[in-house]
Amino acid sequence: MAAQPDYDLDLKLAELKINGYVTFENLIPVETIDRIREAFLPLLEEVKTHSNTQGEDVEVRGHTDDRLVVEGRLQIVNRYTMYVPWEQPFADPQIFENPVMLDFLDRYWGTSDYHITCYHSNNPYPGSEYQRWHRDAGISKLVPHVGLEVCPHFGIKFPLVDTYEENGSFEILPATQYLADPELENCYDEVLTKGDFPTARRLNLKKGTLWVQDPRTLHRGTPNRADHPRPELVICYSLPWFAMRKPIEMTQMEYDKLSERGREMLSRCEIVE
Ligand SMILES: O=C(O)CCC(=O)C(=O)O
Ligand SMILES: [Fe+2]
Repeated sequence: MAAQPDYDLDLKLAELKINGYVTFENLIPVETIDRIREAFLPLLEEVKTHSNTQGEDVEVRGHTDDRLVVEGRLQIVNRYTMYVPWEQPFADPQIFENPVMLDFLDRYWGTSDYHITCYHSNNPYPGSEYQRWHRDAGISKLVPHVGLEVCPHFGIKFPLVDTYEENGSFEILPATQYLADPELENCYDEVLTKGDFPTARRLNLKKGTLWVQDPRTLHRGTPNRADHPRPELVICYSLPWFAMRKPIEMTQMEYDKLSERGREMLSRCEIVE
């Protein structure tokens, strides 16, 4: 792999802890991202073609998303989610075993004992609208009034195109990850769209950026008014106690390609035919 840019990981850790997300620009070669996008868009088109307007899940190659598809289809038009198959070119060790990212997560959690627990994607197409302001994990519901200092689960995300306001870049309200007020939990959208929250910002990202999302930090998808979809892939990393509903599936052939560290991180995968 090409030399990795030099990051001040202590500073990046502080950014994640304070802001509830952190970006690593130029971490992945643009050619790798382009290769993934070329293979990904036809799969996404399959999801789009087979999606129905009832908000039901779409089965594509055995991969469905039980929450986000339903949410996206019911509330918002032209926004698709899809599990990403654990196969080439998507399962790229330059990304899921990126040494900078693993070093970063090792430091954050103080252990290398964590798992890759899902691989999915968020894809607003032209015509998509604002999502409701939300968080992706009901952690504050598990522990009302307590904002956990250490988040047990992160999405490591990378856009397959440059993102900007016109093509629906991700919007985030930094530093909300510790908010744990059960009364606010069900009305973030009402509150945030009415009140004055000047710190909201758009994550306009260059291809090759890998970024870490604390799923508790408030955020929303935004309208894509460009002429192309804005795909973004997400690999989830979780501490061992944080269970996901469905394991990652892969063939024995893909499993055999994994490094020792890869096998440790994917020890909960399911081998399929
Ligand atoms: O990728 C986006 O634009 C936002 C997607 C999102 O936050 C979600 O579907 O939970
Ligand atoms: Fe979300």
